[in-house]
Amino acid sequence: TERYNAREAEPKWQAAWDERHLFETGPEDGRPTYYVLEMFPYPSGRIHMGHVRNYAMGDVVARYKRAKGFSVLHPMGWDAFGLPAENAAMEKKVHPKQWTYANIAAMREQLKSIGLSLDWSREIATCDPEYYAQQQRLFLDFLKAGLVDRRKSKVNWDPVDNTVLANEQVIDGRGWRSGALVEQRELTQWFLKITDFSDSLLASLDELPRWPEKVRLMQKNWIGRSEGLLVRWAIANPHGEGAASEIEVYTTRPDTLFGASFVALSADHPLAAACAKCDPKLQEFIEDCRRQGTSVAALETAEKKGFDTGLKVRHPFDPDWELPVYVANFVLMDYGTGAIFACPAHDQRDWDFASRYGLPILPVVAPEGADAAALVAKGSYDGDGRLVNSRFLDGKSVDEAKEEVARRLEAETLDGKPVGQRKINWRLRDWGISRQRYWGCPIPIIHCEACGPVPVPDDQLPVRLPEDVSFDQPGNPLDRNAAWRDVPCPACGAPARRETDTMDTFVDSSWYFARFTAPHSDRPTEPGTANRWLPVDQYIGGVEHAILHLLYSRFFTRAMKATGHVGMEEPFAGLFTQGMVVHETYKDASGAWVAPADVTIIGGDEGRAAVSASTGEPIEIGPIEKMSKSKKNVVDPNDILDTYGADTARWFMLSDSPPERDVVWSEAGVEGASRRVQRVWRLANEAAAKGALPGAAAPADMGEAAIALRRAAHAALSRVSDGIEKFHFNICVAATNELTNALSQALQVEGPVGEDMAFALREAAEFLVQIVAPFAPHLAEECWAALGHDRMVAETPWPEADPALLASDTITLPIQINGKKRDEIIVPADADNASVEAIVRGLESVVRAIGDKPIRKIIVVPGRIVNVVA
Ligand code: ANZ
Ligand code: ZN
Repeated sequence: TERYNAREAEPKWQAAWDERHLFETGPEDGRPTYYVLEMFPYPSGRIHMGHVRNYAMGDVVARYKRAKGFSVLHPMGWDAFGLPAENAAMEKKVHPKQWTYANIAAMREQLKSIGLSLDWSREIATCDPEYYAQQQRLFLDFLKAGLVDRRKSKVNWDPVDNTVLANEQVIDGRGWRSGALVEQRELTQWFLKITDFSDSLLASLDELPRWPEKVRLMQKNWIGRSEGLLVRWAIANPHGEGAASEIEVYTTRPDTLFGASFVALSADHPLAAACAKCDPKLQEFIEDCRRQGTSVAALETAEKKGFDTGLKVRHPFDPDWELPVYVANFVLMDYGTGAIFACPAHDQRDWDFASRYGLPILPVVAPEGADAAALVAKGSYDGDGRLVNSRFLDGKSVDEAKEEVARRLEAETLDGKPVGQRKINWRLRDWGISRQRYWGCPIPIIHCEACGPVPVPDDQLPVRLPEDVSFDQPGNPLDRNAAWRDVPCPACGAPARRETDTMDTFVDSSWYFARFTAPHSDRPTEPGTANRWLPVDQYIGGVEHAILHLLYSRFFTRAMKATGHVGMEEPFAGLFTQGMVVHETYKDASGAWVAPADVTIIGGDEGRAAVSASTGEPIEIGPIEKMSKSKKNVVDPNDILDTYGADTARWFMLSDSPPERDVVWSEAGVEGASRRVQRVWRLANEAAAKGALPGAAAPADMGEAAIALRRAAHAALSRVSDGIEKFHFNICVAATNELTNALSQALQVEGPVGEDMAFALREAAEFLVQIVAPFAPHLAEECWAALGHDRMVAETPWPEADPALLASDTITLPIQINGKKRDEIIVPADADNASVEAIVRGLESVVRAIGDKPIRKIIVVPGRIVNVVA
């Protein structure tokens, strides 16, 4: 047989699928629905290997579910607003719109060449007025429902990009894109009231069993519910007549109250400002703190510093005990009350601070029998234990002591009001969405001097972005565009001004999954249709979106429910976060990075070395890292598609490591996948020649060899089905390889075969092609045709494994990790050690138990047990 020619086959089958509109999702037809979605890309201009991996995974699920009889929704679109388009406008003098749509066109072609089973008729771009018109409607609906707020707030100001940044866009006190030191400014901003749903956003995390545990945990920490106590401390030496007489602090550790050594105020606390009025040095210190930035990261990394205000406070349980009051750079104003009491023995920040300023460090919690003083000599102790040095609390557990302090302070009074009050605090803040940028969704508001902010009336929506803008000056071009900006007030007709801020692009991606269910509707959603498809059954994307994008989407779904656009609260029933695509790095003699394409690897596994492909000079092989332009270790999907075809790329991506792990891209690996592709093609053709005709019935009598082949085929089918359901794609590939081995063995018999073997050969070949289809769909179509089918494999139902052929001849192997039993697997009794090992490597339980440590050895005792040594 000749070789499989991907370059010819791939476009041919893509055209065939298109022509039959196979992947377009029709109206309700009685089949169960399945919605699979990959996080949509930003149209940067080119797809990268990470995209290929992400979409290949989604496509496996989509194709499998379709074959299993589901009506599948598998759409694609573009997260198309954002800063890079404006940067391009400034640097290359192209209009953001033109830049964006050109990128979309290029990337669409690239995606199409991968052969994804996407419904392109539902394509959306968030920068399309058809899309953002509905986003403006949602904003106004949320406004009406009380879920939008406008208030003055401190914002992180990026002085280089001239824009407000969300807290999460500030990294170590610097703008995430510009790298400029961030300043604090007061601006009037639009907020989405995500904190209205704090409780529900937190509680529902426990009802998302098909989300990775680590993502749920990250969300929990981000929402940050904490139970604590507000405690009022009387000031012993108030500044004068009318000055503040008390400081209220928030604590989650009231049990440590007898270990208190000072009280600290945020630099932005009103009392700090009051004290600074007559203390220029303090004023200077406060300004220093402001320059440092107030992001959580900035606070955590900065050296702990303070300034003694001279004020003294009385301990709530002992009026004779006076403590100093500092202004400290590690206290945030917008958390709790902006003031704390510090217990250095049990909080590391307080410990650092106390050590620096020579303040007492008195341990009050220690495990029974421990030397309390030694416990806190080198740092704080935040473990559990019993109370010591704490008068009436001594001997109590931490929880008992917390309760006792709360109870007593609730009963105690200061100026007639309770000293203590229980309080639940949240770390989550409302979502400031105003951005001083052009390339975003206009906020549909008109500001009138007489009427205030007035919603743009429905019949004037959408508020379109003006196209006639210039980027020759810094700042937001909308501010300077009088023709667009100046409009009559919709309420009173007086001259008024449009809101010139646009929405954070995270808004755009917070509801696109809902829009896909009715992408061309003149409402945000068609609620009936949305409810039929949502929540998304399987969402797939990078773990870098584990917090914000997912949280915002969860908020939006709740807000859309509250305003009647959808009927559920959770957008994504299943979530999978895939690992990255990584690659070796290379450097030449001068220390410059060299791209993989310019490197030739010489030698085998042992003496691996590299030389320059052009000059032959030696190249140093560096560590494996995430593909990045800066290190040049990028492999362009286009090159791979040109050389090997999409199927090889897809297959390799999914074969080499568990999908949640990073996959190391290697030329050798791709070549291996390419050989597998050829092998499947050869086997299918040979089986077509030797096997029975399509649709032939099973003969009554089956010889041993035929039964063995049938068993192998049914076992592979069953493991691939199970593997896809569980996202064990690498195990699916291993199972597929096993079936190719069995089929190849059976085909080695010379001469004509009996009726039983002819049947088994056809069955095995058909199963092979069908289980390959989700992974390498073009190859599968080509083989399916070679096997004599008129209908495409993409139109063919998934076969059912026969339990009778599965039942016997499988064994259960216990899996031990470092001597402890962790799991078990069911494998064919005659599975060879290599395939058992491959399965074990991919097991989630093994991956979880071992973490990032390398596996040192896997010892398979055939038929008995598998030992993993880490
Ligand atoms: C006394 C104490 C003793 C505290 C101790 C901790 C350990 P979570 O759990 O995140 O809610 N805190 C309160 N408000 C703060 C602010 N605005 N800026 C910085 N820190 C603040 O954290 C609550 C704890 O963080 C509080 O409990 C308070 O310090 C500090 F051994 O009070 B604790
Ligand atoms: Zn007006």
